[in-house]
Amino acid sequence: MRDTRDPDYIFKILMLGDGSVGKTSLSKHYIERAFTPDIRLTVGIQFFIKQEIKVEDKRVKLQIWDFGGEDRFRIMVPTLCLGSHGCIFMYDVTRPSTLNSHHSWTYIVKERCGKDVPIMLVGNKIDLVEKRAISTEHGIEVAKRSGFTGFSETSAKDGTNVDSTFETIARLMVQRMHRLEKEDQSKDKKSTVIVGK
Ligand code: G3D
Ligand code: MG
Repeated sequence: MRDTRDPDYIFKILMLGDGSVGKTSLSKHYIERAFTPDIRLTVGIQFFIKQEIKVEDKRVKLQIWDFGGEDRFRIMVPTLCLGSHGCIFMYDVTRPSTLNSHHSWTYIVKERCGKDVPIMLVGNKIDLVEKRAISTEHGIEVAKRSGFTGFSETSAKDGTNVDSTFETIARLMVQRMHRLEKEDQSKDKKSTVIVGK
């Protein structure tokens, strides 16, 4: 029987990265199991909803905010970061310039969402084996050096690692919520106000 209870968490995930790295394709593949070769340039923002997945013992709903990567939309990012629980920064493994731009994006995310918000570095288009210009090892090194919370490589075309990437960021977000809830509880204990004392 379908579980009709509300989810334990509703998470907002921001998809960031330069134009044409595959943000829309990856989101679409995860939600719809489809790869549409002629996706038009995402204008502004597009939403995808993953109704419910199970993470540890929690029911999680994901709101994926797919952002049009052109420069003229960059101005919207700081506002979009508000209320985000996680972020995926994507690059295209066949175009090195798309990896270089991560500093400016992740800086904004950390400043706006908080330093402990999970940010994953994701190299896409690994099906284009012949055209690959960024190795897995280099991607991992950049992820570690730049303080990303996670790393993966995907193909939105053949589906490699698509589910596991979203499941990983969902798990990281649940773990962060557990940490925040614990902190809140210990703060509550410390800050008990006793009238008359
Ligand atoms: P964006 O949302 O980051 O701007 P898109 O990127 O999802 O619109 O994808 C840009 C182009 O890359 C599209 O091609 C899309 O089909 C292609 N693409 C996305 N992901 C992959 C992948 O994993 N492998 C391959 N081979 N191609 C991919 P077009 O030709 O429609 O512009
Ligand atoms: Mg797009």
